[in-house]
Amino acid sequence: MSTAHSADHSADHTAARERLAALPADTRVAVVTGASSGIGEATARELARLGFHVVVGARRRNRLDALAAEIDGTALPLDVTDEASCAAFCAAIPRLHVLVNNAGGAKGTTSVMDASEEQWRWMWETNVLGTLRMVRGLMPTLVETGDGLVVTITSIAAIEAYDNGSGYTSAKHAQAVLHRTMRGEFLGQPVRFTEIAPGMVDTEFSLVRFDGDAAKAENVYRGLTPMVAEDVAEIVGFVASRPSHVNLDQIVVKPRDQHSAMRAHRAEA
Ligand code: 8X3
Repeated sequence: MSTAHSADHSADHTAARERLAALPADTRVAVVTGASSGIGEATARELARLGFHVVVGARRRNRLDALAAEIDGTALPLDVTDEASCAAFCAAIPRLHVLVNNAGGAKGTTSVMDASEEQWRWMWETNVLGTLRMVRGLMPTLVETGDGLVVTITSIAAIEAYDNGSGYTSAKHAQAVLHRTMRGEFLGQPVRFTEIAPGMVDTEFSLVRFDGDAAKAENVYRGLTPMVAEDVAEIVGFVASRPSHVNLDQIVVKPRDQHSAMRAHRAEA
């Protein structure tokens, strides 16, 4: 399946590589994963607004094409759970200044004793191995370009453990540790590393977590004003527009009414 996937899109990859190679030499290039919605989509728009040529990667091709057309970027199919898809995507990027590891998410809320291995596998595949595949594929290009930045969107779940969230919190902790380890391993190279750990952001996140159950998803944000995708995207834009010698290591951002994963102030209905 993996081989067929990358073969199906080989024309896209060739066209993307040629288009990127033909960009003016001073155009900075960014890659955003999970760009078909939410934080990824808003980040692609924000980086385009700041002058980047943005390569948007995700599985949902229609949404990706529409976004790329809107921001004059490049759409490339990407499934971060598929090694061949990641390899084909990364091989199409000839130069790169910013990589935003945004693809990921949560599935389910269950105790450790009731954990679903299938949900755990999906969360580890998308958040952890997806990030691993993309950084391994793109770090050589980021270094070679001479001024790189890796932004990884983790979560407050990368900092806290909470009841019934172990599949997600463990995956986010692992993704964050992978990212923080690279900050050390690439010390001395021309690449910066920023982890952004958001709390509640009103995106498809909760809908995916609760398998499309809109009532459950809405309940997550009941009685408070959550952040929106643009709130996080603007932070990515701020990070990406700092001078090259400034590395924002970690940014934790939550709605005013959210204290932590398990504690929030909610207005009574
Ligand atoms: C999700 C953060 O606070 O919605 O990454 O659980 S929160």
